[in-house]
Amino acid sequence: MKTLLCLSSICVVMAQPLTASVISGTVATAGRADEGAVTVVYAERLDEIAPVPSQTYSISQRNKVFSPRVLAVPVGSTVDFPNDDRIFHNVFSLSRPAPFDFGLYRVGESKSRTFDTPAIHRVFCNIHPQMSAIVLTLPTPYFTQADASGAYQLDVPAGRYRITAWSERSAPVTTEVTVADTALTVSALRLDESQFVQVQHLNKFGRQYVSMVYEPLRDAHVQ
Ligand SMILES: [Cu+2]
Repeated sequence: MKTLLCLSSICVVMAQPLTASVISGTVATAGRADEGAVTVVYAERLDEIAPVPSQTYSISQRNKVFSPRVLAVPVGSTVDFPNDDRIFHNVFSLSRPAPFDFGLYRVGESKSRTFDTPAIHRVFCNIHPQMSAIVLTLPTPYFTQADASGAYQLDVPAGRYRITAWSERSAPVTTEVTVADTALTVSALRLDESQFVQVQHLNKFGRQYVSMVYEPLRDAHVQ
């Protein structure tokens, strides 16, 4: 919508701000066995193409842990992977369509990756099998992480949306809504994590981790 503004004999066309709305709701999760599990909720615009501005994010390596362990980003974003630990790490992903391998890098170094395709990118360290992270690349700028109670809130322009609740431990669930210029409460979305089974991932060569081979290398680089 545009407004015509006239000052003296000069007229200019001014764009009015988009109508903002708030979508809120709760995700109920059955069978959640890990209190650290993460639920991401995102809204995809269905009635028009929403611009997806890319940004830069970071997943740190510290104390042999990726942090954050689950990171949602809009497609096209760059993620830095700084080594903030006291030891070397070897960060890689075999996830298609864009696998990568940063190789071994030292404390204080950082590698970066731009995620150009909406996908679930699972990221590991080839030295430490317990290190695991997920970059959830989304085709929308409207996303958030539900809180511990499952509650979430999304600030969006008025329009029609597909709302998805996602967890690494269950199939996603979706619903479609139309939101005007007032707040909308979505009926509860229900995830079921009861069938989730933890499976140890393989190393970047598609083989089991052999800690006896890698431990001396790891310890040799402790600073
Ligand atoms: Cu590591």
